Amino acid sequence: LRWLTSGESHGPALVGILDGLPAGVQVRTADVQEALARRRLGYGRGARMKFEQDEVRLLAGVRHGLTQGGPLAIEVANTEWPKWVEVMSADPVEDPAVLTRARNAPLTRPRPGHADLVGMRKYGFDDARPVLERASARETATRVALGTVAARFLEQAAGVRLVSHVVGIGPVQVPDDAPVPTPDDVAALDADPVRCFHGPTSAAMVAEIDACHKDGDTLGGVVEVLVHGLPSGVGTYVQADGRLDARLAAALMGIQAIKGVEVGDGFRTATRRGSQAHDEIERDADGRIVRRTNRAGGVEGGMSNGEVVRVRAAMKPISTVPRALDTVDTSTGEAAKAQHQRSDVCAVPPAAVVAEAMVALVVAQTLLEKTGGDSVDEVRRNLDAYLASVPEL
Ligand code: EPS
Repeated sequence: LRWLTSGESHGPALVGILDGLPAGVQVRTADVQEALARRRLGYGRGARMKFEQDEVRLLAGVRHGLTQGGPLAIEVANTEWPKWVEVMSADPVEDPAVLTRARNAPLTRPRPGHADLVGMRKYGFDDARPVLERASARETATRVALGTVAARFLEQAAGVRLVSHVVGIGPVQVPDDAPVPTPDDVAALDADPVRCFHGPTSAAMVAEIDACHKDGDTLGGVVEVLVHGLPSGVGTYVQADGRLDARLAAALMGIQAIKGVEVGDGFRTATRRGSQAHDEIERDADGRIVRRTNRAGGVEGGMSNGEVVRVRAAMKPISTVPRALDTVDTSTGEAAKAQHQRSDVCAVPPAAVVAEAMVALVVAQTLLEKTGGDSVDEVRRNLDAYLASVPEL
């Protein structure tokens, strides 16, 4: 399974391609639309989330509600496009009056923390516009679209279900002993303003976002994704690039603004002694072999071990800081304040939805390497045969 995305933040549309998905996955336009709506939720997002819509079209690979085995192409159109027709025109714009309008003015005050400065240098632009258009997290709409199809495949072929939530915004953290959501709690999480499962922490997060907004500043945070029902043995220890945890880390780090990834207890495990760090093995009442705890986050030796897979991603604060940071104007070489038009205060809640999509893609890819199969039925048959061969798992 492989995927690619294309498109600019203010272009006519984003396009995602998903290649290698078996035939027979039930998916409709409305499923993708619903997932994209979930990505637009979250207290602290900017004005653009209110006036722009995601218009979804399943362009290829799906017929009568079922995937066909060929590459899937999904278009997510930007409804803001009419305002950007000239600025983002594919063909040269010849009317000079158009080129002097505010939106077209070159952006030469790069934002610290953003791709602006290095991107301008690397690609030889004297304007940050082309850099920020592609570096923008708007692109994550496509990943959520593709991840939705991967998640539907996982559920239909293997009964695997995912859930994502927010465990930290700035200094406000969910307490260690707070209840952890399951895939049955998605509606409750969607209803929470910051996608947090712990009511008192959610309220404190909203207050932190309000305070930060008042100060003209931005906030990051930590999101967690949980994968339920993944059978043991997905991923491998035999080669580094086949490790499930390595792939999850790469996919999560590939999301804009993510600066850290943790599998299971991650960095906390490094502070413990071995006797307190690992998950002891025992038989449950049904005679199945299980782990007493899940500090490893469901992955041992680069393979799923049958426990809930648990990964976290740390997001830095948005680099478009309203109280603008110091920079250098690349057109004059003089000290300046970084460019700023408008900004989200906090985009951590949608980052949880994006992280969930990336985890779904990686888990689907790695599961398919274990099972093979050109149709959902064949994947299921192959998986059942494998599981029957190791009944105590
Ligand atoms: C983004 C900046 C904002 C966000 C955008 C991502 O856009 P603008 O600078 O045009 O106000 O709204 O996110 C989306 C449009 C989206 O759909 O998520 C950025 O710089 O990453």
